[in-house]
Amino acid sequence: MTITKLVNATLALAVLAVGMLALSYQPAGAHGERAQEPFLRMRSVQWYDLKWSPETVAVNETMKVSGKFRFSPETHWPQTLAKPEVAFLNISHPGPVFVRKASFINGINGANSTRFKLGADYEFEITLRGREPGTWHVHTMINVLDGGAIVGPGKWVTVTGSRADFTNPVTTLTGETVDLEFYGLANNLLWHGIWLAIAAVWTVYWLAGRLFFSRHRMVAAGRGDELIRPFDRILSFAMLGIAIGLTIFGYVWANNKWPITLPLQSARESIVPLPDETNKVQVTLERATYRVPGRSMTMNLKITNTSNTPVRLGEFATATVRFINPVVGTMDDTTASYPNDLLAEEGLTVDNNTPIAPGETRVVQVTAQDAAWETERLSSLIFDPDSRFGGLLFFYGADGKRQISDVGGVLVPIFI
Ligand SMILES: [Cu+2]
Repeated sequence: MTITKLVNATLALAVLAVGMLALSYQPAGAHGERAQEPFLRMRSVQWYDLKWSPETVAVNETMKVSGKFRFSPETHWPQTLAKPEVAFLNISHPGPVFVRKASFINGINGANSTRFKLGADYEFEITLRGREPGTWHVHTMINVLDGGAIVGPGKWVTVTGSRADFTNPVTTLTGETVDLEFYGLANNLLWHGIWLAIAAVWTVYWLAGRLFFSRHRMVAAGRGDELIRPFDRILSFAMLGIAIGLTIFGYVWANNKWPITLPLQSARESIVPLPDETNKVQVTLERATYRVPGRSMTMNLKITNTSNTPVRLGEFATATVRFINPVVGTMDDTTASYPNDLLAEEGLTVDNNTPIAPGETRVVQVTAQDAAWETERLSSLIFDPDSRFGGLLFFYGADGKRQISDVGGVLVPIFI
């Protein structure tokens, strides 16, 4: 008796604990984006020119997330990460707080997975429709088959209004307008209910009033056949008939009700990258160090300007963090609205800011310093077995044009 009481009390406590946990849940505020290993974030996809516009929408209103991304070149791509042979441009936010209405990559429909080229640039635009009121962290994201999710920068955006007002109307190819939020829901619930009821009858019939142990002994003694009563056979055949009949009826009924259906499209898209305009400033990394006490990374770069205009280094971007050189001043609208925690407005220092003339080769020392190395947990890179980094350098020409060069290599830590 005592043991039974103990077991009962333990069970009751367990149920209570689970119940309390379920009651005290809180929605997740972030996505664990900082938990992803720095080398994966720094050497896979670099996002730039990002916009979340507008940053506040009402339920049913449209927000567009747009910008560009570049896959790291073969030389920087981590060998442990699968290449984007099959990949999908995605968006990450906490649950279905938006619905995605459209997504385009270089103007091509991004509803399907696609193959991306390493080292190439792509332009994208994702259209979201506000669904759940609240303030949400919205990230860009690329899912790579066998590689997982590569998360881009996240921005806090707001949805106002009432959840009850949400609708998701679409016009089908047959000209009918339906609300996708509830479309097919009643039918779905009905069929689930029917099959659940059948399953319940079947389970209760075979379990109620029949003891397992005595039946097991009968079966073990070779007298299993005696356990089946005549009505059991009748019911079994009846249930088989009902199951097959319902399936056929459901099929015929659905075919009549929806004579035109198209299967989900699963073909792979093939998207041509943006034209390569970015190779006019050649950068060679001579040495890169990360000074732990100063939260600063220093790169010695050999820069050759092969464009026909003088250029200056304005920005270093890696793993969604942007280090801006205030001397060159690249605070355009997109930069000003970039997530604050990922923007080091005066984070980049170049030892020589005089423009690099066309044809000139110069060795410069560049320092990227900001608390973001710690807050974004990028500095833990130095403790990785693969302590290499990657990123983009943005050069601004006197003609107003921008040149984007890849940079990357070994990062050596300095502890004093
Ligand atoms: Cu987030």
